[in-house]
Amino acid sequence: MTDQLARNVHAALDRFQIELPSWGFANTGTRFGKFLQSAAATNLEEKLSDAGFIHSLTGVCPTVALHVLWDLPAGAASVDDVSAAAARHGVRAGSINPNVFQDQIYKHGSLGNPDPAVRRAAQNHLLDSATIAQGLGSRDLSLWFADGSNYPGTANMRRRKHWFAEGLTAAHARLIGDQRLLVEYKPFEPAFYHTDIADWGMALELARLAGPRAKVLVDTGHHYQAQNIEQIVAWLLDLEMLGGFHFNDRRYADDDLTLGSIDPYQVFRIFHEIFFYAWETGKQPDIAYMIDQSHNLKGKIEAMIQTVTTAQELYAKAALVDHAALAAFQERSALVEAETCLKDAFSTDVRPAIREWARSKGLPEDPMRAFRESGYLERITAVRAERNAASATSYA
Ligand code: PSV
Ligand code: MN
Repeated sequence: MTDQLARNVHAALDRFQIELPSWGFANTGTRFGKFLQSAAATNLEEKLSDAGFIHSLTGVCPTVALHVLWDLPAGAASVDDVSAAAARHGVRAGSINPNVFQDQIYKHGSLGNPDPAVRRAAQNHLLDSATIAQGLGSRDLSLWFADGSNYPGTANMRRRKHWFAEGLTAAHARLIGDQRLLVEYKPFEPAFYHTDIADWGMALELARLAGPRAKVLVDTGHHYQAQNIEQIVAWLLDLEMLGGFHFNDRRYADDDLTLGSIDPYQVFRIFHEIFFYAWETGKQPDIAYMIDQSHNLKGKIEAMIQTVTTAQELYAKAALVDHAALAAFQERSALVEAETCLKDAFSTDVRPAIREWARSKGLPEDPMRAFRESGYLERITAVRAERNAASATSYA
């Protein structure tokens, strides 16, 4: 790699940060059960500690996404304690994720529920979450809804769309300063016939109806097989409506596999669209990069480190695309040359340049090795193992 290309990689890495999800450190499972990890975090303090340790090794994860019910069950009352705990571990609260899908009242939906009292309860939770975000100094309120139906004819999809627009508009009105509302879409699960915000078009429409500070959030796992996600990204960029990502990889559905484990080229193509847009327009899009993964089999901290370093690698590769050459190839429909231009960047080994960047920042060159040599895992296992074992489900 030439010095110029290495400088491009370093400049790109200087701008790249990625948010860790608090829920990625706790024991989670599938609908068939949980395999407990003795080092899993058992409370918010431990989640923040794990996230903070990853940030100390990678230098690019200063914020932690929080899920309101899971992390702040006491709501706004716990804001000061949470901020203090985050600071103790060298991180800050990141996006705030309201939860309007677990309470029993949400069996038939939240903002889309035919019962106005339930819609009101969901809306109030969104407003409370906005207040929590303000208290924590968090910019993004990140909204995902499990709303939908399982059987044809059981839900009035049009009316539900209007109820969603109303609820989101009310939440938007509660934003202050630079706060944003991110609207996430998902085609199925837990609902299996219709989902109220099923795709990026629906998320876009609802975000536009909600107000100017509402943008679309793209969770890479929330698409049908073979969907061209980078095209969605390109369109949202062009519309100035791309707010952020939930990164994960998938083979079949919303599998939550580590980023790039199945299709690293797709992640590269997504990053490429972002770089290409910035080069062509001269605008730096304001995108929140977040991880949405919770690992049941891999060690949780190792899986996150793997994800962060993979994201950096694919981002650095995308920074190497020769945009002027690509634009010229596209102009004259030079297909092989244009495709090769992308492939050349993708095939470049950026790891030496990343190691050099890490060294220049005083960070370990190999965060995974540094983690394994740190003794952190042994220390937390000693403290948490008993508590984790005690939480095992008994079928007796
Ligand atoms: C739903 O599948 C989702 O992607 C939403 O972002 C939730 O907040 C998250 O997963 C919970 O794991
Ligand atoms: Mn998500």
